[in-house]
This record gives sequence, C-alpha cells and structure tokens, in this order.
Amino acid sequence: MLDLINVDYSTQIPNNVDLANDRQLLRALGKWHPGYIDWWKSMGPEGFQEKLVYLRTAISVDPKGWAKFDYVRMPEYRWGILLAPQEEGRKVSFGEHIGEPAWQEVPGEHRAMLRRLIVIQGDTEPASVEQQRHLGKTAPSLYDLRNLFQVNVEEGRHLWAMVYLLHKYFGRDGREEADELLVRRSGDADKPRMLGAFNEETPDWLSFFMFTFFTDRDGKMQLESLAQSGFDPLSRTTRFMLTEEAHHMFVGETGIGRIIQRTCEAMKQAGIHDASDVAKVRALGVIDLPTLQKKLNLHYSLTLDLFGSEISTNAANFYNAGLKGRYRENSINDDHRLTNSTYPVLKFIDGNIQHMDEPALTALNMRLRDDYSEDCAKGVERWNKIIEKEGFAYRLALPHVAFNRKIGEFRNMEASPSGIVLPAADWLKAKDEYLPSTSDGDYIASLMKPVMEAGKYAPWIAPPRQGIDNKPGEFEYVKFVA
Ligand code: BYC
Ligand code: FE
Ligand code: FE
Repeated sequence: MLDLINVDYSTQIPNNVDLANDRQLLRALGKWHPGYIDWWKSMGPEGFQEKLVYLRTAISVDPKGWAKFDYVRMPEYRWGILLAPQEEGRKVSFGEHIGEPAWQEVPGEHRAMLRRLIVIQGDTEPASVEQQRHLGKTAPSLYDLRNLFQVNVEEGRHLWAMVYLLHKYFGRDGREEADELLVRRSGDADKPRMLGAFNEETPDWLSFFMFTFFTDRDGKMQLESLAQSGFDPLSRTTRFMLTEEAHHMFVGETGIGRIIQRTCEAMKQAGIHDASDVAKVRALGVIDLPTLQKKLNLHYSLTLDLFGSEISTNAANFYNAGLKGRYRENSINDDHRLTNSTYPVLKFIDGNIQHMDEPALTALNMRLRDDYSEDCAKGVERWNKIIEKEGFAYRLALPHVAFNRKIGEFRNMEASPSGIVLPAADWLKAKDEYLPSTSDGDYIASLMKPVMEAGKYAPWIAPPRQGIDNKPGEFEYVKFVA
C-alpha cells in the first residue's frame, strides 16, 4: 500500500508543471495533502474507500491519450496537476487590458478579485463530493457506482487544481484559503460552502443525475468563462478541467435518459397510454415522468441561482479586469470591451416579468445564464426524443427562469413553471405540483435499493448502451474482494 503521508510528490502526482523542481510548491502541497486525505476519508464516498474501483486517471494533457483506466482504491487515486499547453504569445482578449500579453504572474491590482474567483471555484468541488457522500449505498448498478466515484475523484482533482493555483501564486494567504477549503462543509450551519446550491442535499440517484446534468453544467459554463482569463495559469488549468467535465454531464444526461427509457418501456408493457397517471406508473416500480419533471424544476432553478444576480458590478469588474470572460468569448464578434453596448435583461417590474436593455457589462451574469439555459434546453430535447420514440405524448420542459429563485431579480416573488406570477398563497397551494413533495421523495427513496451484482441493474433504470472504456456488460466495475 502506498504511504500517503510520505508520498514522493514529484513522482506520485502526475503533473506537467515541473513539480519535481519546485521545492517550495512541493513543501506547501506536502503540508496540505494529509488534510486532504483526512477530508477525503471522512467526507468522501462512504463505505467504499477500500474497494477497488475501475477509474480513469488523468496522466497527461495529450488530447489523444490523456487518461488511463485501472483498478484503484480511492484514497490512493493519483490526483494530478495538469494544465492545458501554454499558447505562445497569448494575449488578454477582453476588458480594459485587451491586447496586453496574458499574465504569467498574478496582476497586483487584481489580486484580491482573482483569489476570490479561484476560491469560489475551488469551494464547489469538495462541496459536491460531500453532497454525494452517501449515494454509494444505494447504487443501481456497479456501472453507476463506478461513475459516481469517477465524478467524485475528479471533483477532488478539481479542488487540487485550484489549490495548486493558490499555493503557487498567492503565497501565505493562498495557503490559508487552501486550508479553509478543507474546513467548510456542505450544509453545515456554522461553516457552510460558499454558494447556495452546494449546501443542498443530494438524497437519491435521481437527484445525482439531475445534479450532474444541471449543476455540473454550471461548472462547464463558469469554467469556460474562466478559461478565457487573462491570468494564463487559470486559463490553462480550467481548460484541462473541461475535458473531465464532459463525462460528468454525460453521466447526468444518460442517467436520466436511461430512467426515461425504462419508465416508457414499463408503461408500454403494462398498456398505459397516459404518462401523467402517476399512481398507475408507480405501481410498476418505475419513476413516473411528472416526478422527473418536478426534480428537473428543482435542480434547474437551484442551479440558475449559481449565476448570481442578473445585474452585477462584480461580473463587470471581473470582465473589465480581464479575469473572467464570456462563454466562447473569442468567437463573439464585437469590441470585447462592452463599454457602449447593452444586453436585454429579464426583470420583475411593477408586477410584470419583462425584458429591459441594460449595460452589457453589468449584465454578464444574465448573458452567461442565457447561454446556460440554451445548453440545458438541448439536453431536455434529447430526453424528449426518447419519450417520443417510445410513443408517448408527454414532454419535459425547463421551467421559467423566474420560478423558485433565491438569488437575483426574482428572489422576492413567486412564479409558476410556465412563468405566471403567483400570489404567495397560490404558490403555497400549488408548490407540491411544481417541486418534489415529501411523498414524492418517499416514493423515490423506496426505489433506492442497491444492486451490486456485475451486469445487473435496478428495475427503475435501463442498462447503458455501452460500457465504460468499452468494457462488456458483465464487467466488474467495482471489486468487493481485493
Ligand atoms: N449563493 O454580484 P453577484 C462547479 C453572492 S460550479 C450564495 O450577484 P457575482 C461545480 C456573491 O458572492 C461553478 N451567494 O454575484 C459544479 C456576492 O457576494 P459579495 C463554480 C451568492 O459575484 C458541480 C453577492 O452574492 N464556479 O464548478 O457576480 C460540481 C452578490 O453577487 C450566490 C463559479 O461560480 C449564490 N448562488 O457572481 C462541482 C465561478 N450568488 O461579493 C463543481 C466563480 C452570488 O457581495 N464565481 N452570491 O460578498 C463567480 O464567477 C461568481 O462568484 C458567481 C457570483 C457567478 C458565483
Ligand atoms: Fe469540477
Ligand atoms: Fe463536474
């Protein structure tokens, strides 16, 4: 067994940052690492720490072969520090520093802002691992169990990625922030994680798939924006993180897709034509589509809150400073300064939801949220294709952005999923039709019985079309005897 305290950091941590020759960084990481392992063991996947899991490990940044698959015990996973290759002559591509060479060191005037962005990004990564800590116990298959752990170890690596930046570029206060990242806890009353959605529970596998579809997709949008950063190490770090993020969203999209598939097959077999007949569908032991819609409503609205306020001077400052760009900044055809342009922002004015043109700079959160919604809508359409193909008229849809919000324009009002403004009393009456109720939660919980036999699946979810790493159906993704 690998000695976790006395790891040879220069060889045990896959890296392309010449770690072996950076004594100071090695020393700092060496001090941080035991705390990380303690955190992983106490807050990471419960009950499976000694099992052998078939995981991919990032070992290089070569697009053709950046990962290798093998059985590992999770605490021995080789969390690496990998940055996308440096682009020769890269320039700041937006904001007031546009055209200046990208920074290889922290720009002094923007230091505090930059550190805060890195800390917020870093805080979400361990938070999600904490939120998913208990799911192993109820996994619907070894395939899904392995995917959960894959997502978990990679979120762990994303924490490493941010801690690397803090240690390497921010000196003592960077090290203090890195320590704090191991102190906060998802859902803790005294030391919660920084952003709202990361303090919510992930009580069941339907939530897990919705989370990886919706919330990991916020990760994608935010990482894409940070990948534009004029601070080159942040850009290169987040660009590589995006390679891994694709799999997280795959897990969510295919997870929900397989649930839909299974439900439709069961309804067809039982001769049920009306997918909204919840009682009849539940009698089959599968997840009815209206409950899926409610879970979707919940996770989408929680995730929209992660974009911050529609109008934000923080966002304007991040952009002006060249620290955080727009989604696909470089393919947008404008001045990349935004000092004279506007953007239509959805607002709540005199009891009505309406668009208002606002200065584009302060509307950047809204713009990114719009890009996000568009991306989500495509995924929902792919789910609808499955329903349609199975011959049902039911449709899933994203709720209106004003629905169930706690941050921004719509935080002090209530709206239905279709965007109709509701008086508080009406909202309270209708709430259980829009969001998962206690009895919905109980029903889903009743289905969450683990299936731990290779090649077998819980009755509420269809098998995947393809194995991970092209493995056959019977493959033992998690080994219980070492
Ligand atoms: N909860 O100007 P405002 C991921 C605070 S997910 C609590 O509207 P801003 C992942 C805000 O901090 C991606 N507080 O917002 C996914 C500010 O506080 P101060 C994570 C909130 O700053 C799955 C105040 O309210 N990465 O990677 O423009 C699994 C006013 O805020 C919230 C990032 O988010 C909230 N929801 O935008 C694993 C990127 N929203 O400054 C991982 C980095 C706002 O007044 N972060 N507040 O004390 C950012 O770019 C920005 O901080 C935000 C907020 C977009 C989050
Ligand atoms: Fe992540
Ligand atoms: Fe992720």
